[in-house]
Amino acid sequence: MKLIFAIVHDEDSEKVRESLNSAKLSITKLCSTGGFLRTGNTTFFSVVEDEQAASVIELIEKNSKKRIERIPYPIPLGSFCIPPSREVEIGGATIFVIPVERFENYKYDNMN
Ligand code: 2BA
Repeated sequence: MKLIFAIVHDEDSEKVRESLNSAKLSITKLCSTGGFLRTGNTTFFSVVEDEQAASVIELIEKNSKKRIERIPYPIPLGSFCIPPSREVEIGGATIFVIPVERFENYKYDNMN
């Protein structure tokens, strides 16, 4: 089994969520913040069978776009600041795949 973490742009999160739901995958969606840009992004995680991992990654990649964002980057030059910003390329998605040693899902066994 694999745990797949995918960090995607907020604007892509609905498309990614829909595609994973349509594939009948169990997913968890978290609101997250990039440590560099300090803007909101979305983190999905899902535990899947080894042989499903490639198709999950493909779905996430297919539904996340690369973007260029401008970030403030002032360079003082006398009393002026140039250039006022620079470009950073984000995504499509940042994906980590981690082996899962054990999976437990306690449902209703303990209910009387
Ligand atoms: P952020 O940390 O806000 O980073 C946004 C984009 O800024 C990154 O896009 C990258 O192009 C750039 N960037 C990040 N750190 C930088 C630095 N120290 N110097 C120059 N440029 C830098 P992505 O690489 O596509 O990452 C998108 C988001 O994915 C990141 O948002 C972060 O939330 C997550 N991420 C990326 N790599 C990660 C990692 N190794 N571990 C954990 N989270 C990661």
